[in-house]
Amino acid sequence: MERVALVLWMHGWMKKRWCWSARAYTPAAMTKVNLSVVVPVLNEADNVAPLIAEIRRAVAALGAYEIVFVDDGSTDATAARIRAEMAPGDLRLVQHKTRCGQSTALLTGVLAATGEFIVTLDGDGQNDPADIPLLWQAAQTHSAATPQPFLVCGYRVNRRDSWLKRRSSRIANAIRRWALNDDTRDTGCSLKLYRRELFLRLPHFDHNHRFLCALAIRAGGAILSVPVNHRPRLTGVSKYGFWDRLWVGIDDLWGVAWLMRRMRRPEVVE
Ligand SMILES: Nc1nc2c(ncn2[C@@H]2O[C@H](COP(=O)(O)OP(=O)(O)OP(=O)(O)O)[C@@H](O)[C@H]2O)c(=O)[nH]1
Ligand SMILES: [Mg+2]
Repeated sequence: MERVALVLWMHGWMKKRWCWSARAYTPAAMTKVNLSVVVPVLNEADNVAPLIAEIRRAVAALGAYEIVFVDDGSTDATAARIRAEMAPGDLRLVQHKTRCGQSTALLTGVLAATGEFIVTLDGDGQNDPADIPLLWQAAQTHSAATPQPFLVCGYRVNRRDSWLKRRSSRIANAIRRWALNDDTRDTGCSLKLYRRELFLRLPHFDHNHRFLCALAIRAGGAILSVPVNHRPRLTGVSKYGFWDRLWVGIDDLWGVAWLMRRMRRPEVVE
């Protein structure tokens, strides 16, 4: 008898704990905003503060917004530098205890976000936040014309990367476009804008951030390409090498090509 009572008490206690933590950390418990800027970062301590200032300037005129940084188990002062910028209350920090990769960090950030619209960018300052209003405008124009879902994808007109990176990226984009027919010049550009609801419907796997355009098309979305600025990395080090990007890219390409082939899109009537 006592054992049953103990189990029931434990169950009730755990339920309360669970509900308490769920309320504290799910978007429903927070003030909703229109636009969430989601930035996955790994060891970008010297880049985050200037980037936060630039994002604030860029989105101030776009309505209620929040900035969600996802620190993916950084081992430098990245999290502390983000916390030091929190004063105006528009900035949130979510953290992975250990590194899970850029795509998983992106998913964590979008799940935590409260905005109907999500804009994403790299945490090293290579994407220019001043371009966010251009993506926002493209989304508004599209939404006014059609209910079709969309993904606004920046393409970097003047890449400020090494010759090898530019060359390999151009070849990778061409192969991807041919294999997936994804209607996109530059899927590697992190500056993107979409509805949160669309993103959460896509398949999620490690490195899916390089295939978001194809996956959005698979979900019935249109791709809106917008030319954007690109800047050199001023500090910190690159997190990707040529070979790891290549092998994982080939593997993922097979998987996404399979997903595209197996797509069925029903016409729904009510
Ligand atoms: N959360 C998370 N972010 C990552 C990871 N790897 C890279 N990033 C972030 O993803 C963005 C792009 O990574 P970069 O290392 O700048 O890649 P890149 O732009 O191709 O390389 P550079 O030209 O050298 O900057 C940066 O904001 C990184 O901090 C990771 O494992 N987890
Ligand atoms: Mg970079």
